[in-house]
Amino acid sequence: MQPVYIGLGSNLTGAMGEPVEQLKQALETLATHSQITLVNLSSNYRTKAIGPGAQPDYINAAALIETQLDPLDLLDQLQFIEQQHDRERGIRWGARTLDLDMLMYGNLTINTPRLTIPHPRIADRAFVLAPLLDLNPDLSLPDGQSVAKLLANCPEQGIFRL
Ligand code: A4P
Ligand code: MG
Repeated sequence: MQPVYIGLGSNLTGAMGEPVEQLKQALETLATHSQITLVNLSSNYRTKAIGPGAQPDYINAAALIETQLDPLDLLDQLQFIEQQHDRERGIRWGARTLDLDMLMYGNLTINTPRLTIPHPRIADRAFVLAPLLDLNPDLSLPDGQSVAKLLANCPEQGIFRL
């Protein structure tokens, strides 16, 4: 079993409801998978969108799971859940009903066209670092950088714990 950190984000209402509801539903679906155990969940955060144009604020959170699925099978599962939530892929960093990112998979480093682990933009994004810190205050990236220190070094990005 590998400990895996998943980042969740939503800033559009879809058929599954408002952003907070979308995150809740996605976590319930994850937890019902026979090879995934939901271990812990961060607070929800309201965060200013990083991306093009005027976008609604996001709701962001992170989850710690344990799984026997290998990284690509887990990615398939995350993308399947995004599809159930009517996720449309258009503009990069555009608004979305649900984004499920694999932030870390154990201490693995993966660099393939389909999957980069740890997620390449963890280190400078407060909306990822703050929920991760809720889950594990002593967490470090595989290269040894402390999540707490990275968050302390982030410029103010307008994130509010709900
Ligand atoms: N992919 C590679 N590595 C991973 C990984 N570790 N986890 C590939 C998940 N997917 C990974 O992702 C594009 C492709 O990345 C996937 O097909 C997968 O094979 P996507 O979800 O289709 O597109 P995206 O999310 O728009 O692209 P990207 O570049 O991953 O965006 P980010 O970095 O996820 O940023 N602002 C706030 N406040 N809160 C947010 O949550 N999110 C984003 C998206 C932008 N601004 C935000 C937030
Ligand atoms: Mg993504």
